[in-house]
Amino acid sequence: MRLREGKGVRGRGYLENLTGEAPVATWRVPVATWAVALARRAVLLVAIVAGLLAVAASAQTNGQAANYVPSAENLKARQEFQDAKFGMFIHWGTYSVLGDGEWIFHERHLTVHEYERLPHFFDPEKFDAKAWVSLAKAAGMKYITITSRHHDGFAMFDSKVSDWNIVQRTPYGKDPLKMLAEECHRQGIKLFFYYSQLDWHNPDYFPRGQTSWNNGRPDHGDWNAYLDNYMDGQLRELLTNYGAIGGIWFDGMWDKPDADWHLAKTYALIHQLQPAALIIPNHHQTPKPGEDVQTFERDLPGRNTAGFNTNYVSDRLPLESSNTLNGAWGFNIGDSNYKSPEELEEMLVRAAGNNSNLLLNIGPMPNGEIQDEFVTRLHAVGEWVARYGEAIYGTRGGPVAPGDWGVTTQKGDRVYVHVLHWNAPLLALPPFERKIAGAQMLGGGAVEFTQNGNGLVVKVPEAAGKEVDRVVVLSLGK
Ligand code: JFZ
Repeated sequence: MRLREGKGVRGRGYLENLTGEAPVATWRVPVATWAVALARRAVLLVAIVAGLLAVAASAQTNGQAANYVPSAENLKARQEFQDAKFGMFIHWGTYSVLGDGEWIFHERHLTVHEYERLPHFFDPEKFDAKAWVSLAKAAGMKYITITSRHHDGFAMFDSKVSDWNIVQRTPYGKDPLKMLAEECHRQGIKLFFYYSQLDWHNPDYFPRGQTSWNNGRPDHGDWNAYLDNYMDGQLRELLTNYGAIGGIWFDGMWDKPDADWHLAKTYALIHQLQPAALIIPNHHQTPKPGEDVQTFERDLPGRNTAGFNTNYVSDRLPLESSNTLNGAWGFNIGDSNYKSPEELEEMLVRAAGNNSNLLLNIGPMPNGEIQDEFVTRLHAVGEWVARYGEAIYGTRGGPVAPGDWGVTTQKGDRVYVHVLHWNAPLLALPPFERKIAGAQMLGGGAVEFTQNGNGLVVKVPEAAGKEVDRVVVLSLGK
């Protein structure tokens, strides 16, 4: 067992193990007092040495991360990430064939043998990297995060670490991530790889976690080999063979919350291969050393309406909020619970007002096409964001706390007041630190306002039709 795994590294249990001796008290009977004192000193010395060893050992596994100082490139990438505000999340894998989400292996309690039939049916002849990247761009999205492998462990890329991958197991036989990466570079979109640490297929994912079922794997396996060779090996491939990558979006640690995931080692590997790559873990916990972004699944930062996120919101790291266009991540043929363009626009505005990005998911079909219902909605959002983008891209959360009525964003000397749900003609806001020098509607039109020690009162024009967001632009004075 590794030192850092033991709870009592500095405790009795550990020392007893280390010395292999019985507890001190039992030595007293046969030996003289001076001997006891000496023995005690020896134990103390052993304790000190053991303590130092433990610190050194944990420095080895943890240290690089604990002392993690993000590189200049990384800090720059964080800024760019925050400026980007809107990303496309893509869940796509052999599970897409069954049209019932990405958890089907687990939900149907399939055996490995049964699930291994699926890749034979996966032949996305309509996959068109250019069409996907163009769609993201048309929607106003500035980055793409795609499943390089999900919990089924199936690599959607050309991996030499194992043949459980798209090139070797499917009739398609090609690497879509390679094509996507090249197209993203051509079109100036950043590409992030979702990577599941949880694996329902590899026998070395052992001891298994909370989502395990009897799927035919042996009851033994080499956890260290899984992490150090298999997982890190694949990450090395992803960070070596696809040009500059935005980062890695990790998921699945929650399956074994108490396990040693060798995080420091993996994080250091990523930052060593590409210092600017951002590590974005979906572990729903307080950010750990070495991580670059805090992401919230199906939630705004700190809200935890979904019940599994943390309420802690980092004031240091860029924030991201992920959500689905219908109710599903992976292609779900019966899910017609589409969010309207207006709902999606509000979601994006609320994310920005909470100082966060929105990562909006679509699950492409197994033939490589993206269904019309997604395409039309994304185009509508794109047209909208082309007009309102000034108040979203490159902003940070504004000075007024978000509320049901709306949110604020800020860029330089401008505060954007996003009025989302407010039916009265006057909107009162708390006092600003700086005097407001002027106010106008985004896109033109003067706005009347008054200000005094109590705050600011803005006269908001009535919403036109389905207008989602009325944006009042405040110019901050000296
Ligand atoms: C995870 C994945 O399981 C899911 O398939 C999808 O990829 C999403 C983006 O991330 O979703 C989770 C993860 C953890 C919990 C719930 C959903 N959880 O701990 O309750």
